[in-house]
Amino acid sequence: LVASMEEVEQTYIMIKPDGVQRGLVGEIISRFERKGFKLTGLKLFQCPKELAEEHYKDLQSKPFFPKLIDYITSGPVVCMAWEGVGVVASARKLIGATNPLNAEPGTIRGDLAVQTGRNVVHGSDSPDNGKREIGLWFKEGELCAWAAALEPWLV
Ligand code: RTP
Repeated sequence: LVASMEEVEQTYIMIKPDGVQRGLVGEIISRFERKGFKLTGLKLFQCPKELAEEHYKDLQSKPFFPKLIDYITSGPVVCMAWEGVGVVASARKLIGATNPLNAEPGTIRGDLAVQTGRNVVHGSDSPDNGKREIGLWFKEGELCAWAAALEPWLV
């Protein structure tokens, strides 16, 4: 029943400025911890405009893009790397639908948010993007590969 290393994924989760401003940092981190994923990177960070634009470059042509960049750079964000079996899709489930009004109760957005433009948290949408985004937001040496020796239920 022990997962093989090939099944272990990495995802980039970010608490957006509204989540920090509203004091939801502990609540949001706690949901990923309680699920059983492993935190491998964590920092509070004021995102420069260039990085926000690079992170959301696939949305460049969308009409809401300038507002999205203003939002993400409006205050500090909490950058996190999480590791685990199936963590990419599972984190998206824990987060809930992009529009919080469509997000199921029990999800982060379903419980804690109302507007798409203030949806408190980001999660990578594929394992490849997980790696890409962790590389974008963290420098070498900021991530910790740690083993939970006494807690065998953690990967
Ligand atoms: P995220 O990347 O933040 O996890 O969100 P997502 O995959 O659920 O949604 P995506 O379509 O990638 O959009 C990224 C973020 O842009 C903002 N947004 N605003 N119509 C709008 O005003 C609009 N649509 C999207 C949201 O903050 C969304 O999370």
